[in-house]
Amino acid sequence: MLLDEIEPLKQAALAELKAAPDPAALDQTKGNYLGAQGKFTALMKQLGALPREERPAVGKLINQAKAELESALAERRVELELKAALPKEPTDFTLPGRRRSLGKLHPLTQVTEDIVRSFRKIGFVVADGPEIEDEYHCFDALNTPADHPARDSQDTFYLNADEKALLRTHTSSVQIRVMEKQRPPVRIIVPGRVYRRDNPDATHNPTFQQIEGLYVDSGVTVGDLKGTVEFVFKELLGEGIKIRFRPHYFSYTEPSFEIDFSSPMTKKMGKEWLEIAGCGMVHPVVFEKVGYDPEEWTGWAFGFGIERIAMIRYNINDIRLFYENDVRFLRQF
Ligand code: 2NL
Repeated sequence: MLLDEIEPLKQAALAELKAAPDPAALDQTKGNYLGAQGKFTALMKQLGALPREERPAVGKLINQAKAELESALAERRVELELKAALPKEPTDFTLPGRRRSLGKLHPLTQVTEDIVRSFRKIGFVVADGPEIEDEYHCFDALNTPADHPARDSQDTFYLNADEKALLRTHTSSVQIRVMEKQRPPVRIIVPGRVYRRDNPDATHNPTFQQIEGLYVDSGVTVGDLKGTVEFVFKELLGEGIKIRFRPHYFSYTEPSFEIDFSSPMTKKMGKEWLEIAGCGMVHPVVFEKVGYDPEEWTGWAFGFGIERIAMIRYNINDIRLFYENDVRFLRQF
C-alpha cells in the first residue's frame, strides 16, 4: 500500500540526514529523497494509480512528509555549517595572551612637560595662543622694525600677502596677547610650535618647538631673571651645570643676553660653554604697545628651543629625527 510507505520512507530519510557528516553528504541525502529521481518523487508519481477518491488524502500526507523533511534538512545544514566553522584544534586557554606594545609621549613632549613642571613650582602658568598670527602681534608689538630680516618673506611663511597673515616665528606673540588682556603681575610660560623658512639640516627644521617666559611686576631685576633661569636649567640638566649671561641684542629686550651653560658633557664635546637661550629685560616700547606704563612696570623675558634642550639631554645629533616619526627612534625615550 502506498499509504503505508510514507512513514517508513520519512523515518529513513530523517535517519540518513542525521547521519550526514558534512553539507556535501546532506546534499546527497536531499537528492536521494526529494530530487527528480528521489524516492518521494517516485511516490508522487504512483499517486495516479490510486482510486480517484483516495488521491487527495494520500497526496496531502506525502506533501506533509516532504515539508517535514525540508525543515529537518535546513536545520541540519545550519548545524553542519556551524560545526565546520569551529576551530579544528581545541582552544588552549592557558596560553599567554598577545600583548600590544604601549605607546609613549614624544621626547619633545616629555621635555616640555619637565620644563613646565619646573616653572609651575615657582608660580608660572602656561598660556596658549594662535599659530596663525598677524604681523602686528608677531613683529610690530615686539618693537621689531619693518626692515628687520625676520620679517622678510625669505624668513617667514606668509599665508596671505594682503592681510599679512603668517605662521608665528616665536611664541612671543602669545605673550603680547596675554599682556593686552591682563594687568600685571604676569607670570607665564608659552610652549608651542613655531615656523621659520629654513631648509632642514642637522640643526634646523622649518617647524620646531619653543618655550618663552615672561615675568612682569614692579621692581623686577636682571637678578630675578638670572636666578630663575639658573633654577630651571639646573632642574632640567642637573645641579652640576654652570650658567653665564653674555651681552646680546634683541629688539624687544634691553638689556639683552644670551645664556650659555657649561657641564662635564660640554667639556667632553670640546667646548666649555654652549648657547641655550636668549633673554633680557622687556623693552619699554613693548610695554607701551600693550598699554603698560614702563615707568610703573618692569619685567624680563626669555626664549629657547625645546629641541636643543632635548638634543643636549638625550645626546641626539640631528633635529630632523624628532619629525620623522620613526618608532625605532621614538621608542628610546
Ligand atoms: C631668542 C630668545 C627671546 C624674548 C625671547 C620676549 C617676549 C616679549 C617681550 C620681550 Cl612679549 N621679549 N621674548 C626675549 C628675549 C629672547 O628669545 O634667542 N630669540 C631669538
